[in-house]
Amino acid sequence: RAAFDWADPLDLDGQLTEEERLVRDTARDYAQEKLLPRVTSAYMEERFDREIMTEMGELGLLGPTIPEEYGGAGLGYVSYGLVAREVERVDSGYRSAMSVQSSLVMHPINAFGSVAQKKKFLPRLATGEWVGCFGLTEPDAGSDPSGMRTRAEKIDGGYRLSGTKMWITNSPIADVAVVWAKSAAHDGEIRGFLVERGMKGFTTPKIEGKLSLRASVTGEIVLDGVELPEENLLPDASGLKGPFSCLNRARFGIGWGTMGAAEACYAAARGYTLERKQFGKPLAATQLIQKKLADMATEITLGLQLALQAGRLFDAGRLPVETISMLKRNNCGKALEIARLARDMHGGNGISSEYPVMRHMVNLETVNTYEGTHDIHALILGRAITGHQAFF
Ligand code: TGC
Ligand code: FAD
Repeated sequence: RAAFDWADPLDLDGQLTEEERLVRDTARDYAQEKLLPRVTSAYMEERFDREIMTEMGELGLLGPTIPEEYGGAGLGYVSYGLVAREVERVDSGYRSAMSVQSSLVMHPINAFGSVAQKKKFLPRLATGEWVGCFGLTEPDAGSDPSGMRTRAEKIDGGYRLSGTKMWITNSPIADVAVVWAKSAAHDGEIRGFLVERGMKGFTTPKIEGKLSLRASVTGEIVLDGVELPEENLLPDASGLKGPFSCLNRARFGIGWGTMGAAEACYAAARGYTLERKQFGKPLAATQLIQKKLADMATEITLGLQLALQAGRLFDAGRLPVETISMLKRNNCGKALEIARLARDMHGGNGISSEYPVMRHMVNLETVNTYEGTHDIHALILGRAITGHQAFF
């Protein structure tokens, strides 16, 4: 009979192409050799090491789906998901930095930008020479971005932006911000603007004291009458479809990434309970522990198959956005449950920074909230299932 692999019961590995395995191995080697050794101190010190972006850029991990002519790797979405999984196996904060750059900054420039914008920004973002951020959320507009207050008014030769964005990954270190604002010159429609470091009135104060995602840097974007030229408007995005198209890609990556975090917790819990003896035998030889490990293995296996099939549909241009909500919601929620179980199975050691489980658990609280909360994705699915919207 076929042997059971506790780390890959449905042979995910065998369902990947050779190119996808190569991408996965490159990302895994980098994450384990370069990210894992620095993550605990980065987390404890609430620090993001800027050089991570250039290291990732060198390996082609930034904007992997962007065409090669603009510095991307021209890969498919399964490859992108595999990178997210390997990076988040180490820390959700590192995956955040990568997915914002790839899905929320490079994608809109590639999809909605002019040729001049693509030539100017994409190659530098792909190498990590420049860091980008994405400003949609505001202090009073989170789940409902249509309530945003940030405004663009037309001035001679360009626009003037005023408003504040809140909870913005990478903003304190960003060279360019993709900012979404209601534009009076476009009948109040939401439009995307490229705001560059050094523009007068553009500041990005860091948000200190996060208890989650501490190895990722988060800030505000303050736009105090920032004047930018016409050429910094994204010409081909209008309405909420623009930012949502970026979110689709980031949410897809999170669906994969969270499974990486869950796998790290499952492996840690398995290893710990095999070693740790109580009542004269390994914890792993008790029924309750085995049930927990069986639940973890099952949910991870199902979550990865969901992610893989979603990726295949994405690459074929047939992935409904509501299925992305199912993927993001299910895999975040399940990863969070797995991290909580793994934390518990480590006993007192589970709260120590010497073990990864509590860091993953606390990170996943953020991941469950950003990119559309767990309940918002239930409402997106509910609307698609019933035809009735229940947001308000
Ligand atoms: P709704 O009426 O549903 O749609 C408005 C227009 O947008 C279109 N649309 C989409 N287009 C592409 N992809 C999607 N997923 C789309 N969903 C909707 C829609 O067809 C419509 O087009 P049109 O032509 O008719 O105008 O808009 P709504 O205001 O009712 O939306 C409600 C809701 C709840 C679904 C939406 O607002 C939502 O998703 N809220 C969650 C907000 C969110 O996810 N924010 C994320 C901020 S970024 C972030 O968190 C980054 S973290 C990064 C990291 O560190 O990794
Ligand atoms: P709210 O929308 O106020 O929601 C609060 C609660 O109410 C949630 O439980 C929610 O599910 C619930 N709720 C809301 N509406 C309904 C409803 N109709 N029915 C039932 N329940 C409802 N944003 C960016 O634009 N760019 C970024 O780079 C970015 N990075 C982030 C990084 C971090 C570390 C964090 C924490 C957030 C980040 N965000 C970013 C913001 C994130 O997307 C928002 O926090 C998220 O969309 C939720 O919005 P909110 O915080 O305003 O919560």
